[in-house]
Amino acid sequence: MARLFLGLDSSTQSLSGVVIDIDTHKVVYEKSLNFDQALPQFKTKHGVLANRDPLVKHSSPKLWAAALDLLFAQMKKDGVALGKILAISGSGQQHGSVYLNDKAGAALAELNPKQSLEENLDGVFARKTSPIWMDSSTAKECMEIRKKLGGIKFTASRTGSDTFERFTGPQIRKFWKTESKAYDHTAHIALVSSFMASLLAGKIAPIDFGDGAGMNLMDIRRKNWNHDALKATAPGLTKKLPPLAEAGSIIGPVSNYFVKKYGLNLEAAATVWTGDNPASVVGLGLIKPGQVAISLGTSDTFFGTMEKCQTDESGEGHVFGSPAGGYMTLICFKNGSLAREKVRELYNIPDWKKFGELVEQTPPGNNGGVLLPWFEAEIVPRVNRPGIFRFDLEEKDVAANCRAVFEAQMLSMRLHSQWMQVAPEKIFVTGGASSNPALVQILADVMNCRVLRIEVSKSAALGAALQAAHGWLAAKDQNSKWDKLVAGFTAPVAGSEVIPDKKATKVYEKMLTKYADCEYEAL
Ligand code: XUL
Repeated sequence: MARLFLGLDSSTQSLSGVVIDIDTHKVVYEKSLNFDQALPQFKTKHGVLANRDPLVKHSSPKLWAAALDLLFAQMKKDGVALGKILAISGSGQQHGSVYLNDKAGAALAELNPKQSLEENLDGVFARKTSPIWMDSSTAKECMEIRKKLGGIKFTASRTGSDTFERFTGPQIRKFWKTESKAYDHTAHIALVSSFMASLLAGKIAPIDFGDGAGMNLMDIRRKNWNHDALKATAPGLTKKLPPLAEAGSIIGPVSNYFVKKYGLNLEAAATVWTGDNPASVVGLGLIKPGQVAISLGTSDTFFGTMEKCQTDESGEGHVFGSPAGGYMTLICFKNGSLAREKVRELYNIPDWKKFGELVEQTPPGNNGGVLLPWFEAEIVPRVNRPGIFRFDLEEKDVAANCRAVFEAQMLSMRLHSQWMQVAPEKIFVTGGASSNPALVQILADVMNCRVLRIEVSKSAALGAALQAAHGWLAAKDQNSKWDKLVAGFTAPVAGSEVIPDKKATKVYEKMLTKYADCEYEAL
């Protein structure tokens, strides 16, 4: 009998599902539901509720529950062998939080299949809406918590990251300060990931070490709640948080609700979920320490895995637990393809092919020309006021500006990932710009490392499915080796390897100092 596992990803704008068969090493089904389109009654735009304050970004936990019903109904309709699924895991947009009252435990235990999940959840929320990762309204709370924890370096070394507006701890503090009664009525605080896992398990689910690390509340090294951080955040928090557990570990059998309504097997296991970034790390095949993947998307993201916990003293990068054990880092550069597109627009370049050809017309190092492309406020390095800066670079030199934007982005990545002390032997690259040979060559040359392209759609949901399989196999004491499990699902594109050019790497070695000086001057 086929051994099937389901991975779900509850992201900002959609809920995705991926079913894998671990014997044939194949994805047998995948589907995404866009929240705005599938559930217009919740009135979200790109998954976010309207708010007068531009800094406040909330969504609705009932929307996520309704999407879970819809996706299961769709899978049933599409003929997915739901009765053969052995375990389910998932991932959620990180940092977002759900506030449940003391009726939630009983409601989850008695989910009635004759009603929708949304109806079943009537009256269980202590807060109707959920702040999500896009919210940046907690600058004051970040300062307060950071101060109590002893500054950036100590906050990062204890919790894995400096305090950030979107992180759950500062969000909880704001809730306590501004809606203290509702906070008092909160019996359980869940993350998006643990809330969704609770629905499937029919009980309050643990938070995993990956998503838990995005809260500024978890001790990153001991992997337990940090009492100083809890105290610095809000009173009585210890009682409101669930236990922490490994992603993919079994919570129990799935709730009868899903057995009766959608035909899941009585013995199918509900497992602990994680955050979308930790799940993506597994979905991209990064299961050994020292591996690196770079996603060149709207934002550019640098993922790395580490055996030992190494935190960033400057507080720019994040450290989370990895579902495959050990740790992972996440460094997010907001001006990724966003900035590349702006340069393309500025110079009326018709397409990316032409952009690549222009890049190739100029030599590595761009004759010393540097462009700092902070079209939007930047996360790494911290730039609050957007701006673009040129050094030894003529604004009218189109080709040099095309090269300059990407060289600066890659030099920035190299500079700001040095704290990880990871020297990878190869780098995986994914996302839109990864199919542009001229850009991938710059990446290989700046990083002085071989680069291989991987094309995985829905990397978080795939990672979650693999996580479900791993947890199930481990509980059965069967061969749950990560490398065997991911084989075939995450292989690089054949013939995509790019080797660094020795001459160019020397140029960039020198240029790194100049780039750092330019950043220093501009900031
Ligand atoms: C990570 C972060 C985002 C969300 C997106 O820190 O805020 O990547 O996880 O879903």
